[in-house]
Amino acid sequence: MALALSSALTVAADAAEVTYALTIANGRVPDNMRLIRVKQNDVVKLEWRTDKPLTVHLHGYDIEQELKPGAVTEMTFTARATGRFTVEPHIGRTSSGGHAHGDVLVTIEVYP
Ligand SMILES: [Cu+2]
Repeated sequence: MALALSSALTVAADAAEVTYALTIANGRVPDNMRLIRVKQNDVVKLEWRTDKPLTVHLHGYDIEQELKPGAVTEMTFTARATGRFTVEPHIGRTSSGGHAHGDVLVTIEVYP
C-alpha cells in the first residue's frame, strides 16, 4: 500500500510540474497563450477562467470540464502521450447526436 501510493505520487526524474493560467474572453484565450509546449511526463495544470459558462474538451486525453464565470477550474493531467492536442469548446450537438466544437482555444504540444 505505501509502495503503491509513493509510486503514484512520484513524478519522473526529468519531468516538471507546469501551470498555465488561461482566461477565455469572447470565446478566445489571448494569442500568446494559444500554444502550450510541454515535455512528455510533465504534470500539466491548466487554470481556466471564463467570462461565460462553457464546457471545454481536451482532445486525445479526453478530459471534459465545465467552466463557470467567477470560478477557477483546474484541469490537471500527466502528459504521457506525445503529439498535438487541442482544447475546444462544446457548442451544442451534431445531428448524429455527438457534440459539436467551436474554434480551438488552446493547442498543447507534448514533446518526447
Ligand atoms: Cu468535445
